[in-house]
Amino acid sequence: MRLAALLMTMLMALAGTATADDTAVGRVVDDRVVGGERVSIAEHPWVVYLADSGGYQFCGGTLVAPTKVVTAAHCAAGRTPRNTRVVVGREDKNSDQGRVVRVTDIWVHSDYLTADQGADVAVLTLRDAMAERPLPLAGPQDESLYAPGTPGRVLGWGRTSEQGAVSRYLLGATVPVMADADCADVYLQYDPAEMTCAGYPEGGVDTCQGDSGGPLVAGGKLIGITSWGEGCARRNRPGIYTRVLAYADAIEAQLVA
Ligand code: 4AZ
Repeated sequence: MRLAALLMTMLMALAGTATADDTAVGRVVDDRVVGGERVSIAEHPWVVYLADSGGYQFCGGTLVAPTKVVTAAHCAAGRTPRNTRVVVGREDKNSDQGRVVRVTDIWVHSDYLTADQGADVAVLTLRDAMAERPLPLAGPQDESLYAPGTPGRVLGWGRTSEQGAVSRYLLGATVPVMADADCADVYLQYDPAEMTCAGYPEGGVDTCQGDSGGPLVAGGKLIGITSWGEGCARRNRPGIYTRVLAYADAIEAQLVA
């Protein structure tokens, strides 16, 4: 009995599962993105998910114009318009709320190689124009939104723990933007010109697999695209987001295309 409990604790520690020791400054690690809560699609009409032709959700995205969705390059690279769908207005993946929209074009940034090398940005063109309110991109006047401590909102249908299952419902969480120097201390690959990072030093709240491509929002603008990180919600392992401001011109060029 004692041995079983010890083994379980060890397994949970290895798997990064939340235990009683994961409580930090009054915030208990729960089961939701990681450490988040259910949010309504009505209040976030611009958040979408990407699905394959079988309806399986694999990434997130953000509606930034009636026919344009910003997502991560690592979500879009290697895909074709034929095998990609954008699901708009559906909070519960197991419902038929909202609509499933076909894609006519996929643009992946020409500098993209892998997520941790930057340029992790792509734009999908939808066959039909959406009536939902788009989210504005961060622009040159929005540098201050990247100031350390700025509360960022992350949203998605991804995993609720590092080894856990993806979420049925749209979840949201708040993560503070971190100082570039702190992100660079953690990750050799961190490039402040192309990335931003967000999270709490003690972990517990983060994006995870399946949230990629989805939004990091501050000041009512899209400031980041969920990109990568070491595990999910680990102590001293913040989430990395594509720095939208760095790619604003490249994205804008796709919105008129
Ligand atoms: C992923 O694999 C992934 N904790 C997304 C976000 C993070 C880590 C991994 C950040 O899609």
